[in-house]
Amino acid sequence: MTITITAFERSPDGGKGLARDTRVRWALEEVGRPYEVRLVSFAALKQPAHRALHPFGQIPTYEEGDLALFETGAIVLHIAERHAGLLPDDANARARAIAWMFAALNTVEPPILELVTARLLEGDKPWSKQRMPLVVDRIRDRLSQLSVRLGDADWLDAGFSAGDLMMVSVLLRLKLSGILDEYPDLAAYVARGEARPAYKRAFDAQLAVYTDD
Ligand SMILES: N[C@@H](CCC(=O)N[C@@H](CS)C(=O)NCC(=O)O)C(=O)O
Repeated sequence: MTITITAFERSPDGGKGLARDTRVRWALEEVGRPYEVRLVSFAALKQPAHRALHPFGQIPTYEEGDLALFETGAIVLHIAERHAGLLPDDANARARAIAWMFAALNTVEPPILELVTARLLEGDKPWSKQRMPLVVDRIRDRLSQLSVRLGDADWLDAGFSAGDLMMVSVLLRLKLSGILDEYPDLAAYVARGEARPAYKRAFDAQLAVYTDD
């Protein structure tokens, strides 16, 4: 069955791979499933046709036969559960990998998104400068804790899993801020993710949206 995902027709990041379709592309590349992409404009995102797929009018979505999904956590978990390569066979290890997916999305990503909001949407507010150290410190807290847990390991729980895919995707959002470089072990962890051939294919595919004009 054909898999179709949605992605921005024109991503605000200009092809840096930070839009969330990259995570879904990466998961599909890791498990070796071909997919098609439907590019959507910002205006079309908010139209009823797209909202029928995604109630919040966002990307990415995932369609496969009569299944339509939104939310990258749900989409990547669906892919990982149905194909080999992203979740361990052992039931407990599988549960731990899923826990890391949730940790990436629910515990690590929120303070990182807060930084994006503080910079892009609140940068011109009179209180913005005062607030920024608080926002950055909340990120540092999480990164310090994550760094302690990762230790000398390559991946969060033995072999690479969907938990790492999601965590690396979330941490990548920090790359340009310089904050990640304060944690060389985490910077190396992210670099290991980026070095995976499946990530490279996903990155190149999202970049091609900008270069194939
Ligand atoms: N929690 C959602 C977030 C989806 C999301 O924020 N998508 C962004 C692109 S990365 C978007 O569509 N933004 C446009 C908008 O919200 O209008 C997920 O993980 O899929």
